[in-house]
Amino acid sequence: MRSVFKLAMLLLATTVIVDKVQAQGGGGGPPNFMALIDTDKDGKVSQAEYTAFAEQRWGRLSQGADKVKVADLQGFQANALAGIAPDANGEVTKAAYLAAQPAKFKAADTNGDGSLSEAELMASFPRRGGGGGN
Ligand SMILES: [Ca+2]
Repeated sequence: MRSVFKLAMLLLATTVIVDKVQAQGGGGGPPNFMALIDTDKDGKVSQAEYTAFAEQRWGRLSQGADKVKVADLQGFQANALAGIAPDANGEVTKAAYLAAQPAKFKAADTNGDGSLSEAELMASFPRRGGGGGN
């Protein structure tokens, strides 16, 4: 029952995010993550903004826990942990997740200017729907 509840909470949280993104993006097009992450609205995402978003994302996908079991996550939530090796229990800790963010930011900053353009940001998100299989 606990995991059913957890799944319901995840779905709820995801729905809220999608609603927010679609409201800001006008619908139809790809989700407008830029509007969510570029909190000072200067048209680019700094490492601080990227990290802040990553922390918010952890709060949603973990429901406040210190670690999450990768197998419990699906889709967009699972994608947040892409590239982070789980421990022997199949879990990723918050510390490991946050430690991975600077490298993710750097990888996304393909022109190396220290901030992410909208194109760089969108390219850094794995496509939806493919995760959760492993
Ligand atoms: Ca910004």
